[in-house]
Amino acid sequence: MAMRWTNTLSENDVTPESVFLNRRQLMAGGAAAVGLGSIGGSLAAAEGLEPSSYEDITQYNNFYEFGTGKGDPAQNAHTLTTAPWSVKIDGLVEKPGDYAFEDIMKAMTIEERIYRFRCVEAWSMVIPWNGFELADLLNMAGVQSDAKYVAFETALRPDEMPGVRFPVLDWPYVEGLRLDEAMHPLTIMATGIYGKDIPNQNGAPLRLVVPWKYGFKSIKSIVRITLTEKEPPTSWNKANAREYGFYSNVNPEVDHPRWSQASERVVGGGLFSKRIPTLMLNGYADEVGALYAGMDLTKNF
Ligand SMILES: Nc1nc2c(c(=O)[nH]1)N[C@H]1C(S)=C(S)[C@@H](COP(=O)(O)O)O[C@H]1N2
Ligand SMILES: [Mo]
Repeated sequence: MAMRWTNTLSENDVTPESVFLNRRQLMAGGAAAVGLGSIGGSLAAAEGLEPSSYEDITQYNNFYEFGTGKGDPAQNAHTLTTAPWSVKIDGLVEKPGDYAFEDIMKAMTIEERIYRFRCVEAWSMVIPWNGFELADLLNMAGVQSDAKYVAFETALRPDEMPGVRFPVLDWPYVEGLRLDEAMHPLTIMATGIYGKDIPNQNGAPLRLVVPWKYGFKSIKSIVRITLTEKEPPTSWNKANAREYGFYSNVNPEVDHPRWSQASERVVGGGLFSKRIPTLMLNGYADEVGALYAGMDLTKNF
């Protein structure tokens, strides 16, 4: 098809906004194939979120299967075999089975989503994820009408995971969401960061990202997804139910029993790392607040 010359942009047509978007694409590792996320991307652009450095995102981690120190996952997770990889999807679905990672990737649309990420330990980053909506994967498997929750499970490989020799948690790491939380368009399965394949320490080859919940809900290196009728057990709740609830929504008004959740330390900048106020539902209240209408968030923490 012939292109009309009037479609060509001149220097004068470049608005500050498109300069900003181009910069974001550059920061995404120049991955031209990566589309700008409709929701996360535009939210991030509108708020001017400044992503954390690739180094901070990939060197300061929690992935207890590889050790409990913040630097342990980056040092140890190279031993995790991520190919071949498959995800068992079972329970209340129309098409249960083992889904090969490549087949999932062929079927999904990969977008960039720049999200705030807030750990329950009161540190935070801004992470430019690449991934797809969890809803698309669940719809591929076909959710049965009696399903109410989604359970997730991380790989358990004692030969590849030095941390699972220690009973820090009841392995494998498990997590769960209510079905409406799982189907929300902000909920993604991340497969990349800054336009590159997600590093092992961040949960390769695919991990959950639920940006309005504390980081521990965003379970890594997932091998199983089960649709259930009952609320599934979750690792941190099993470890300490008084401190970690099933919902674990970011909430500056509900403190952890041992520390305040009113503010957070922004990772990066070394000595100059700053503290900022924590936002209700991590700044996503307009998008997800309706999921919790009428619920007492102090009781359902
Ligand atoms: N399987 C598994 N998933 C996990 C964890 C873990 O220890 N094991 N840690 C959680 C916690 S506490 C946080 S804050 C995030 C950290 O993700 P990041 O290292 O990519 O920032 O992963 C979450 N997912
Ligand atoms: Mo965390």
